[in-house]
Amino acid sequence: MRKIIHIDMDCFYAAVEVRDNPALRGQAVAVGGLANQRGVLCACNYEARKFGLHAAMPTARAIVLCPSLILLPVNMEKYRQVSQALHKIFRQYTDIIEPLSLDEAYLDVTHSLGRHESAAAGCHESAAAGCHESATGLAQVIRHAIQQQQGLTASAGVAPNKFLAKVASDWNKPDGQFVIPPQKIAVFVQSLAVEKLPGVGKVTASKLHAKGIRYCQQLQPYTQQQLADEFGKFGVRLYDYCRGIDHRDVQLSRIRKSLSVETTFLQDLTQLAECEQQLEQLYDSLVHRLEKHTNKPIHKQFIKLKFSDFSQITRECVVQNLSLETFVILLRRYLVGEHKAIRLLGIGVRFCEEDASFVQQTLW
Ligand code: DCP
Ligand code: CA
Ligand code: CA
Repeated sequence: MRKIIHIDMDCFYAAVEVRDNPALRGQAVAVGGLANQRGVLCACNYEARKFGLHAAMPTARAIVLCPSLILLPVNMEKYRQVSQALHKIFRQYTDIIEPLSLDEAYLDVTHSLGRHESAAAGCHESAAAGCHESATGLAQVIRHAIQQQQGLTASAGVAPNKFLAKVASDWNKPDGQFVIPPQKIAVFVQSLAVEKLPGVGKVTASKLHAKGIRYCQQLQPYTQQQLADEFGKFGVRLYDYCRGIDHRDVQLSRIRKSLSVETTFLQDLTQLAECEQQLEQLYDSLVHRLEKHTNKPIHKQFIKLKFSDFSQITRECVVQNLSLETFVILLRRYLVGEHKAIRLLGIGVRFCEEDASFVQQTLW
């Protein structure tokens, strides 16, 4: 049985701004674009939410609803730094971290429990001592560390899988946590709205609603086949999700699997010679980016072509070393006998999969 914690910061951008200017405490605060520039809110604190304000609301409307609103500009660099600091805290408790955005991550703590010594070594909080027996305790410890070290509140969900952990982190927001232990899953999902299932957006939700299905309990009588007929591959997932089953792993950040560059031409190209000339320029910038980004071993080279009719192809081949010649060969092999004009040309490389040294290139 896995133990997954989902952490989500409360009113993230707004909370960071209030932390950095305590005079704002207790006032309605939002972060976003200016009303006269057709700006929208990115985040607002709970005081502002009392007036009905929410993310993505046009700022002009927000000011009408809440004339006392204090509007602050977005400071991405600052939020990114906070995000990195949060990540550092997480890494004291587990190496298996999947960031979803700047303020949100899954932590697989299955193997972090019962590790008193390493926990004490990695943790500065006295409250942490002895709390590693349960995932619930660990979630508390992590939230406490965030509060102490960053002056911000986080909410957490604890469950045996990602989907339930994410739903749970929303349950006692703000500054709270909620645990869904294995034996409570069946009852919990019965009354869970289908919109809460991963991958169920507006389209799927309205399809389900049209059938009178609003809660997982009403979805459960359908067979896997029936759901697959209606929703394709996703139907099979739905079958699991509505029972609280989710086998998705916590992915160790986003491992970079490929790197590519491309150009869309002002005018479509019709001559092979023109394409080859463009290829040389692209090659230079690819090499440049490779130097900057990675020294991982390369497994494949590929080209991508988009034609005047917007159809698109990619062609690749296995290589030992990167070379311009290989791109030229790929291009010629495909373009000889092709009469469509070319709208976009791209080239790239795929890296050896087994190389995991790049694991921590992340959003954080
Ligand atoms: N964000 C944004 N535009 C949106 C939604 C969010 O720029 N439409 C940014 C600002 C948020 C941050 O992402 O602070 C995190 O988004 P959340 O959806 O997690 O919302 P908050 O953290 O602001 O609030 P909550 O306490 O509900 O999680
Ligand atoms: Ca949040
Ligand atoms: Ca979030």
